[in-house]
Amino acid sequence: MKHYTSIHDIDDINSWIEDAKALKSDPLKHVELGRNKTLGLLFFNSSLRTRLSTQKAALNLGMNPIVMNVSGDAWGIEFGDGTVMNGNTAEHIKEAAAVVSQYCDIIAVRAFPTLTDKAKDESEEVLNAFKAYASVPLVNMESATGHPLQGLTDAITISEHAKKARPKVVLSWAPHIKALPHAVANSFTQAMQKMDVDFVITNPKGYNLSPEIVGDTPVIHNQEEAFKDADFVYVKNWSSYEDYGEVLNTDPNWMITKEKLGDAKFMHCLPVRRNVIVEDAVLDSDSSIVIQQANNRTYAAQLVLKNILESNN
Ligand code: SN0
Repeated sequence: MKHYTSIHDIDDINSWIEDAKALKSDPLKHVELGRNKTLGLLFFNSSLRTRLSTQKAALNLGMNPIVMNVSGDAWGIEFGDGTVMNGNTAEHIKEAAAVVSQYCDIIAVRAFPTLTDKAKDESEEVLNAFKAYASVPLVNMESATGHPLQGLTDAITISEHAKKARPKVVLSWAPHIKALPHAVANSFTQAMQKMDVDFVITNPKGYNLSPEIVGDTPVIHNQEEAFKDADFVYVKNWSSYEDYGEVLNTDPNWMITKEKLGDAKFMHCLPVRRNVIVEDAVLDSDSSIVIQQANNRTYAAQLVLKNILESNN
């Protein structure tokens, strides 16, 4: 594996889950693998878990992580081809990616979507420009359309907490005041489609994810019906895909409550807005596995870095 930019870079999710569990049981086993190798983490957007867990993963492999907040701290980067750069951008991605490749053995990038220009977002302009102009492997730390480190984490977490061979997993939309990306929901959907689970999505009308992502997965507009017999309820807000980037609905009836959740486990990628997405009573109960989920971010990232280091040695 050269790059990790999508859930589709995972060949066999079940074997990856087993490999991640093995790393978790002995995190420092491969501490020599990344010795004297540098991981560069570039953030165009905010981060808490991704920033810390990916550095922790690198340290567990003996790598040296270096981090930069690109927006604000670096020169404004130009992505357009042939642009006359007499505006606000000072440096072209062709030089920027090539230069960072001189300092780093692996580059990891976070770049959220515009949520205003669907074609631009779907072209993954930033991620693909790094892929094209960097000379070292690339890791996606949440791009316009995907968050594959999170999707892998979620697969590991469900496997760890499943009490039956084929658990029922529901991805539920929940309300939010802001327009949020589709990336987490997309990668979670793709991960569940690769696992042996009974998977359904529930969201209000107007909020179906991209048909290319949804594929054959059932979409149920009645949340109560979707939650019936659920073992895991994975919650996330996303803005409309059809009416691209719009907030069409903030109906608090879609918020997750203890009563709705029943015996299911509650999952969320975090950060989560209390009493908007989910009520306190859920997050403050044993039904919530969000902290265990966040812990697994380290091992998902560690597995990805390990696979890249091993195949690019
Ligand atoms: C991001 C998202 O993709 O939805 C990152 C999740 C890992 N979340 C947010 O931007 C939440 C921002 C907020 O104000 O609640």
